[in-house]
Amino acid sequence: MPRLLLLVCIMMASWILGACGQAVQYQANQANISVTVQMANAPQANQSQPATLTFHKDNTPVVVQNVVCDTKMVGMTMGSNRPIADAKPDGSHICNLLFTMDGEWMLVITGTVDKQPIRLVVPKIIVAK
Ligand SMILES: [Cu+2]
Repeated sequence: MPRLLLLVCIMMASWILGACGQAVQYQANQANISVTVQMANAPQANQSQPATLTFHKDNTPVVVQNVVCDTKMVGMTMGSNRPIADAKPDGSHICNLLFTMDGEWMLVITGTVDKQPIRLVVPKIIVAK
């Protein structure tokens, strides 16, 4: 019987670790501009989270400038946290996100395409404790 209990504990531990180490992807679009946001791990409170942003216009890669990632908590005003994205040579951008509390967040991505402002909202990011 204790052996079975141990087995159950090992299974639960590996399930929890597996869930934490899982990559997640979000998508948002505004008119013909779309963004894919990729994170190496499911978002957790107070852990810096590098997110890779890939932009497309009419399904082809597009250059976006002045990219800023604004994290907002749904239904609550939290401290300001607007990381500026790093542009990569391949055209993608990296934002180091920080969710300062567990719960529901949204990500507001702003930038410019051909000097026109864009604003893309990823509405539902669930952050674990
Ligand atoms: Cu909060």
